[in-house]
Amino acid sequence: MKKQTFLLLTLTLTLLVAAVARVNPVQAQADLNAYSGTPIEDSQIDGAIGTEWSDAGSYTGVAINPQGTADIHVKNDGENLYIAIQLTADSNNPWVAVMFADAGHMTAGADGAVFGNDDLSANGYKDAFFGGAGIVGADTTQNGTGAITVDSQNRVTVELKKPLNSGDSRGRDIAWSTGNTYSVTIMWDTNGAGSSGGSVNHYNGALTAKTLLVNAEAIPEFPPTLILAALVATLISAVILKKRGLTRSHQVFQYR
Ligand SMILES: [Ca+2]
Ligand SMILES: [Ca+2]
Ligand SMILES: [Ca+2]
Repeated sequence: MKKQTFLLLTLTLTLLVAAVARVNPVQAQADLNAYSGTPIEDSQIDGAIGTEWSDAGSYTGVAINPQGTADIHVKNDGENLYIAIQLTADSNNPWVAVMFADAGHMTAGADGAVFGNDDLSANGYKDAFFGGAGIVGADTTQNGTGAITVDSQNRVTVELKKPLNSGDSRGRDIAWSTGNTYSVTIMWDTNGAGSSGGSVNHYNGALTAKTLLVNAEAIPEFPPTLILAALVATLISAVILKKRGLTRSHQVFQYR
Protein backbone atom coordinates (compact mmCIF):
# COMPACT_ATOMS: atom_id res chain seq x y z
CA MET A 1 0.00 0.00 0.00
CA LYS A 2 1.34 3.41 -0.96
CA LYS A 3 2.13 5.88 1.80
CA GLN A 4 -0.36 8.46 0.42
CA THR A 5 -3.14 5.86 0.28
CA PHE A 6 -2.45 4.81 3.86
CA LEU A 7 -2.58 8.45 5.00
CA LEU A 8 -5.89 8.99 3.19
CA LEU A 9 -7.35 5.84 4.74
CA THR A 10 -6.26 7.02 8.18
CA LEU A 11 -7.89 10.41 7.59
CA THR A 12 -11.10 8.76 6.41
CA LEU A 13 -11.25 6.47 9.44
CA THR A 14 -10.69 9.46 11.74
CA LEU A 15 -13.56 11.32 10.04
CA LEU A 16 -15.81 8.28 10.39
CA VAL A 17 -15.06 7.90 14.09
CA ALA A 18 -15.71 11.63 14.65
CA ALA A 19 -18.97 11.47 12.71
CA VAL A 20 -20.24 8.42 14.59
CA ALA A 21 -19.37 10.16 17.88
CA ARG A 22 -21.60 13.06 16.77
CA VAL A 23 -24.52 10.72 16.11
CA ASN A 24 -24.55 9.59 19.74
CA PRO A 25 -24.27 12.77 21.82
CA VAL A 26 -23.89 12.36 25.54
CA GLN A 27 -27.18 13.45 27.10
CA ALA A 28 -29.43 12.71 30.02
CA GLN A 29 -30.91 9.28 29.48
CA ALA A 30 -34.70 9.13 29.59
CA ASP A 31 -36.57 5.92 28.74
CA LEU A 32 -38.57 7.75 26.08
CA ASN A 33 -37.17 10.76 24.20
CA ALA A 34 -39.98 12.94 22.81
CA TYR A 35 -37.88 14.81 20.24
CA SER A 36 -39.02 18.12 18.82
CA GLY A 37 -40.80 17.41 15.53
CA THR A 38 -43.36 18.60 13.02
CA PRO A 39 -46.98 18.97 14.22
CA ILE A 40 -49.43 16.14 13.50
CA GLU A 41 -52.85 17.20 12.15
CA ASP A 42 -55.88 16.02 14.13
CA SER A 43 -56.99 14.04 11.04
CA GLN A 44 -53.81 11.93 11.25
CA ILE A 45 -54.62 10.87 14.81
CA ASP A 46 -56.54 7.91 13.39
CA GLY A 47 -55.16 4.76 15.00
CA ALA A 48 -52.79 4.01 12.09
CA ILE A 49 -49.03 4.64 12.29
CA GLY A 50 -47.75 6.52 9.24
CA THR A 51 -44.96 8.84 8.19
CA GLU A 52 -46.26 11.44 10.66
CA TRP A 53 -44.12 9.60 13.23
CA SER A 54 -40.88 9.51 11.20
CA ASP A 55 -39.29 12.32 13.23
CA ALA A 56 -40.35 10.85 16.59
CA GLY A 57 -38.28 8.96 19.15
CA SER A 58 -39.11 5.31 18.35
CA TYR A 59 -38.80 2.31 20.65
CA THR A 60 -39.58 -1.41 20.39
CA GLY A 61 -40.18 -3.92 23.16
CA VAL A 62 -40.93 -1.40 25.91
CA ALA A 63 -42.26 -3.14 29.04
CA ILE A 64 -45.80 -2.00 29.89
CA ASN A 65 -48.28 -2.70 32.71
CA PRO A 66 -49.34 -5.18 33.86
CA GLN A 67 -47.57 -7.38 31.27
CA GLY A 68 -46.20 -7.49 27.75
CA THR A 69 -44.35 -4.98 25.66
CA ALA A 70 -45.22 -2.19 23.25
CA ASP A 71 -43.70 -0.34 20.32
CA ILE A 72 -43.78 3.36 21.13
CA HIS A 73 -43.27 6.64 19.23
CA VAL A 74 -43.02 9.98 21.08
CA LYS A 75 -42.40 13.58 20.03
CA ASN A 76 -43.53 17.15 20.71
CA ASP A 77 -43.96 20.34 18.69
CA GLY A 78 -43.62 22.81 21.56
CA GLU A 79 -47.43 22.94 21.92
CA ASN A 80 -48.48 19.31 21.98
CA LEU A 81 -47.13 15.98 23.14
CA TYR A 82 -47.59 13.08 20.71
CA ILE A 83 -47.58 9.42 21.77
CA ALA A 84 -48.25 6.29 19.68
CA ILE A 85 -48.44 2.87 21.32
CA GLN A 86 -48.76 -0.55 19.66
CA LEU A 87 -49.32 -3.70 21.67
CA THR A 88 -50.92 -7.10 21.23
CA ALA A 89 -53.86 -7.80 23.55
CA ASP A 90 -55.61 -11.09 24.38
CA SER A 91 -59.02 -9.89 23.19
CA ASN A 92 -60.46 -7.42 20.68
CA ASN A 93 -61.98 -5.23 23.41
CA PRO A 94 -59.15 -3.92 25.58
CA TRP A 95 -58.73 -0.50 27.10
CA VAL A 96 -55.37 1.26 27.13
CA ALA A 97 -54.44 4.15 29.41
CA VAL A 98 -51.51 6.50 29.80
CA MET A 99 -51.29 7.94 33.29
CA PHE A 100 -49.15 11.06 33.39
CA ALA A 101 -47.67 10.19 36.77
CA ASP A 102 -45.29 7.77 38.45
CA ALA A 103 -46.31 4.14 38.84
CA GLY A 104 -49.48 3.62 40.85
CA HIS A 105 -52.97 2.16 40.65
CA MET A 106 -54.83 5.18 39.24
CA THR A 107 -52.97 7.67 41.38
CA ALA A 108 -55.32 10.27 42.91
CA GLY A 109 -54.97 13.61 41.17
CA ALA A 110 -53.13 12.22 38.15
CA ASP A 111 -53.95 13.25 34.58
CA GLY A 112 -54.68 10.50 32.07
CA ALA A 113 -55.48 9.54 28.50
CA VAL A 114 -57.91 6.61 28.24
CA PHE A 115 -58.62 4.69 25.02
CA GLY A 116 -61.36 2.16 24.26
CA ASN A 117 -62.81 2.09 27.77
CA ASP A 118 -66.44 0.96 27.43
CA ASP A 119 -67.51 3.14 30.37
CA LEU A 120 -65.89 6.33 29.02
CA SER A 121 -65.61 6.03 25.22
CA ALA A 122 -66.01 2.49 23.90
CA ASN A 123 -64.00 2.94 20.70
CA GLY A 124 -62.37 6.28 21.27
CA TYR A 125 -60.37 8.62 23.47
CA LYS A 126 -61.16 10.49 26.67
CA ASP A 127 -59.09 13.13 28.39
CA ALA A 128 -59.42 11.90 31.98
CA PHE A 129 -58.27 12.19 35.57
CA PHE A 130 -57.68 9.56 38.21
CA GLY A 131 -59.12 9.66 41.72
CA GLY A 132 -57.37 6.73 43.39
CA ALA A 133 -57.70 2.96 42.96
CA GLY A 134 -60.54 2.12 40.58
CA ILE A 135 -61.65 5.73 40.13
CA VAL A 136 -61.33 7.36 36.73
CA GLY A 137 -63.46 10.13 35.27
CA ALA A 138 -63.68 12.07 32.02
CA ASP A 139 -62.67 15.75 32.18
CA THR A 140 -65.49 18.27 31.80
CA THR A 141 -63.17 20.11 29.44
CA GLN A 142 -61.85 17.62 26.89
CA ASN A 143 -58.42 18.54 25.53
CA GLY A 144 -56.41 16.89 22.78
CA THR A 145 -57.26 14.17 20.27
CA GLY A 146 -56.86 10.42 20.45
CA ALA A 147 -57.72 7.24 18.57
CA ILE A 148 -57.60 3.48 19.10
CA THR A 149 -57.87 0.64 16.58
CA VAL A 150 -57.77 -3.14 17.11
CA ASP A 151 -57.12 -5.47 14.18
CA SER A 152 -58.17 -9.12 13.69
CA GLN A 153 -54.95 -10.28 15.40
CA ASN A 154 -55.78 -8.19 18.51
CA ARG A 155 -52.98 -5.81 17.56
CA VAL A 156 -53.86 -2.53 19.28
CA THR A 157 -52.75 0.87 17.97
CA VAL A 158 -53.23 4.03 20.02
CA GLU A 159 -52.42 7.58 18.92
CA LEU A 160 -52.55 10.65 21.17
CA LYS A 161 -52.11 14.38 20.59
CA LYS A 162 -52.26 16.20 23.92
CA PRO A 163 -51.53 19.83 24.84
CA LEU A 164 -48.36 20.17 26.90
CA ASN A 165 -50.25 22.70 29.00
CA SER A 166 -54.01 23.02 28.35
CA GLY A 167 -54.56 25.14 31.46
CA ASP A 168 -57.30 22.75 32.60
CA SER A 169 -56.40 22.24 36.25
CA ARG A 170 -59.87 20.81 37.05
CA GLY A 171 -59.17 17.97 34.63
CA ARG A 172 -55.73 17.59 36.26
CA ASP A 173 -54.15 18.14 32.83
CA ILE A 174 -50.38 18.08 32.67
CA ALA A 175 -48.52 21.41 32.66
CA TRP A 176 -45.32 20.31 31.01
CA SER A 177 -42.50 22.27 29.38
CA THR A 178 -39.72 21.40 26.97
CA GLY A 179 -36.36 20.37 28.37
CA ASN A 180 -37.83 18.51 31.33
CA THR A 181 -38.30 14.82 32.11
CA TYR A 182 -41.56 13.43 33.49
CA SER A 183 -43.00 10.04 34.46
CA VAL A 184 -45.63 8.15 32.50
CA THR A 185 -47.32 4.84 33.35
CA ILE A 186 -48.76 2.85 30.43
CA MET A 187 -51.34 0.16 31.18
CA TRP A 188 -53.98 -2.02 29.56
CA ASP A 189 -56.83 -4.28 30.61
CA THR A 190 -59.12 -6.89 29.04
CA ASN A 191 -60.96 -8.65 31.88
CA GLY A 192 -63.75 -6.24 32.76
CA ALA A 193 -64.52 -2.75 34.08
CA GLY A 194 -64.47 -1.06 30.70
CA SER A 195 -62.98 -4.00 28.79
CA SER A 196 -63.93 -7.61 28.00
CA GLY A 197 -62.93 -10.91 26.46
CA GLY A 198 -59.49 -11.40 27.99
CA SER A 199 -57.76 -12.23 31.27
CA VAL A 200 -55.43 -9.26 31.74
CA ASN A 201 -56.15 -7.05 34.75
CA HIS A 202 -54.19 -3.82 35.02
CA TYR A 203 -54.03 -4.31 38.80
CA ASN A 204 -51.92 -7.46 38.52
CA GLY A 205 -48.19 -7.36 38.84
CA ALA A 206 -45.83 -4.64 39.97
CA LEU A 207 -46.49 -1.40 38.09
CA THR A 208 -43.54 0.37 36.53
CA ALA A 209 -43.32 3.88 35.09
CA LYS A 210 -41.17 5.21 32.24
CA THR A 211 -39.38 8.55 32.16
CA LEU A 212 -40.21 10.79 29.21
CA LEU A 213 -38.06 13.73 28.08
CA VAL A 214 -39.92 16.58 26.35
CA ASN A 215 -36.89 17.40 24.20
CA ALA A 216 -36.35 20.94 22.87
CA GLU A 217 -34.09 19.42 20.19
CA ALA A 218 -35.00 17.49 17.06
CA ILE A 219 -33.72 13.95 16.47
CA PRO A 220 -30.01 14.22 15.48
CA GLU A 221 -29.60 14.30 11.73
CA PHE A 222 -27.25 12.09 9.76
CA PRO A 223 -24.12 14.31 9.82
CA PRO A 224 -22.82 15.52 6.40
CA THR A 225 -19.26 14.61 7.50
CA LEU A 226 -20.35 10.96 7.75
CA ILE A 227 -21.65 11.00 4.18
CA LEU A 228 -18.45 12.69 2.95
CA ALA A 229 -16.24 10.20 4.82
CA ALA A 230 -18.20 7.28 3.37
CA LEU A 231 -17.83 8.70 -0.16
CA VAL A 232 -14.06 9.14 0.27
CA ALA A 233 -13.68 5.63 1.68
CA THR A 234 -15.64 4.18 -1.25
CA LEU A 235 -13.53 6.10 -3.77
CA ILE A 236 -10.25 4.90 -2.20
CA SER A 237 -11.50 1.30 -2.12
CA ALA A 238 -12.50 1.57 -5.77
CA VAL A 239 -9.06 2.85 -6.77
CA ILE A 240 -7.26 0.11 -4.81
CA LEU A 241 -9.49 -2.61 -6.28
CA LYS A 242 -8.99 -1.30 -9.80
CA LYS A 243 -5.19 -1.29 -9.35
CA ARG A 244 -5.22 -4.86 -8.00
CA GLY A 245 -7.48 -5.97 -10.83
CA LEU A 246 -5.12 -4.49 -13.43
CA THR A 247 -2.09 -6.18 -11.81
CA ARG A 248 -3.85 -9.56 -11.78
CA SER A 249 -4.90 -9.42 -15.44
CA HIS A 250 -1.37 -8.35 -16.32
CA GLN A 251 0.03 -11.44 -14.47
CA VAL A 252 -2.45 -13.75 -16.22
CA PHE A 253 -1.34 -12.32 -19.52
CA GLN A 254 2.32 -13.02 -18.62
CA TYR A 255 1.65 -16.73 -17.81
CA ARG A 256 0.22 -17.45 -21.28
CA1 LIG B 1 -51.94 8.20 12.31
CA1 LIG C 1 -57.21 15.38 32.13
CA1 LIG D 1 -58.84 18.47 30.18
